[in-house]
Amino acid sequence: MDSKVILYGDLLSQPVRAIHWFLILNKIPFELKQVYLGKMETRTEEFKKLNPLQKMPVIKYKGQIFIESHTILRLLAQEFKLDSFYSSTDVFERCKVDTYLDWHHLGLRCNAQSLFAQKYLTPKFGKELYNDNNLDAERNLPLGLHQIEDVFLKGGANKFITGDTITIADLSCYCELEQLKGIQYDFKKYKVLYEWMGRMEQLEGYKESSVVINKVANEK
Ligand SMILES: N[C@@H](CCC(=O)N[C@@H](CS)C(=O)NCC(=O)O)C(=O)O
Repeated sequence: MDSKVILYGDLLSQPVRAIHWFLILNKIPFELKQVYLGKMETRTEEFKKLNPLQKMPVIKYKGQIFIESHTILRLLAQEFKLDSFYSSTDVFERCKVDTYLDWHHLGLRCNAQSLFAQKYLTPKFGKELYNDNNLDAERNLPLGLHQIEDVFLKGGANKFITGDTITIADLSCYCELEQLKGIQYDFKKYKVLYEWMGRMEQLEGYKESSVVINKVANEK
């Protein structure tokens, strides 16, 4: 059975980038099957067979389909025994990573994603892609950014989200924030966050995974 990972998605999507980067960083053999977000290819009957929730990313691995980026990151870290990314032996270490991943959706993504949708995706592709009603996104986002700095990066005492080493939490967090570069969001005033982003950008795979969003950022 082919054990290559097949990743379905578009690098314009932040959870797709997190998986893509993880695969490159860990030299896991994979193939990216392009599904265009802007053409709404997630809404086709063909894609619905892959993911009935009609969201990317999706992976196919060892003949099985997996959805939801955090589930996929946990699965890959465990399957490829990448304990530093998500411990298979230390439940407390794992909890630290899970704490961030659970917080991520309502703490960061709901505002970061909405802002990107309102300022980039909707003007570019139309409101059918994301019918976004979170008009408080811009006002609420800074709270999440401060919480990443204070609670997760511990005011700079942590080099990465859960401590001294990078985990799957860093990839998820970075890719969510990174889309805001596409709308020229100014991270410089968040010093701790900005320095951590700089550390992340040194990692292998960053350039390849960010090629589409960096192009968007440079369009203006
Ligand atoms: N919780 C999901 C979120 C996935 C998601 O929101 N994907 C968006 C792209 S960033 C998507 O596929 N949108 C297409 C659509 O709504 O049709 C995950 O982490 O995998």
